Amino acid sequence: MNSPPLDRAALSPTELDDYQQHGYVVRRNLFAPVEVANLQREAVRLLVDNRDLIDPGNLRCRFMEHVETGEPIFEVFDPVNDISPVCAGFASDPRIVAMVESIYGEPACLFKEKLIFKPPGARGYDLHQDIPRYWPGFPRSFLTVLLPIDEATADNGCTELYAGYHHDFLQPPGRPDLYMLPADVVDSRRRVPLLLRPGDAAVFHGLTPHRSAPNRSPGLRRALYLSYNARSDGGDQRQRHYQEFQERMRTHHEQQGRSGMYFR
Ligand SMILES: O=C(O)CCC(=O)C(=O)O
Repeated sequence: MNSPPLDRAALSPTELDDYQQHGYVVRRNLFAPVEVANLQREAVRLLVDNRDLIDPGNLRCRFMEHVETGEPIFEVFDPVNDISPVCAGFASDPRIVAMVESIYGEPACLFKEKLIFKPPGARGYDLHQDIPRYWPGFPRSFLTVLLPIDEATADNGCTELYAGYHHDFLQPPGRPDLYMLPADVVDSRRRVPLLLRPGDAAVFHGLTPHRSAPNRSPGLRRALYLSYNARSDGGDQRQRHYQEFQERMRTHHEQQGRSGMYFR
């Protein structure tokens, strides 16, 4: 199957209505099989060629406990574009940019990007909204385009969204500091598992609450997460964001007794 021509990449009025109403939209077959295969090869190469980067001391990397053994397993490169021209190419792909700009009604700026590998056993993510309430200046226009590299299923811990909550923060009263949310702030009937195939793209608002279950399959569940802000909402701030993000991470690690964190 071929991917759509560029002039049909922008969201249609119906898709835009869906996004405004539910806080997410799914576009099937945005990328052709040959493009998907290129991203899949790149995800393999990234692991093979960057073994020396994969270190709990490196702020580029995040580890996640194994759901049964508690053992930390490597899970994320964040950022990834500077070590992956292929990922950088997807982040500036005109079809993705057209989708995002049709939501904003103005130019978009890449804010951050990460490649999640989610290996077998990775425990998954607790419920959260991506925009941290406690972070002054974090753009409210933040949204994410999720590109699955492997099929995302219930078994391998696909991302699960809760529809229609993207107009406000969900922290319980008096707890603006919370990032991970109690499960009861959302209605489980509004849960939408993002069952995606490579080539599809899902776009979700930075306040759309989401979580994911453990990967109980024998394979990786890889996905590229590309996040943007509207240009009028702080302009190009990717570099500044990563500086601040890494300072916050460094402080967080020091509070847990881990010093000597570095970025490479
Ligand atoms: O990919 C997943 O399992 C969820 C990722 C997620 O929630 C996040 O990175 O904010």
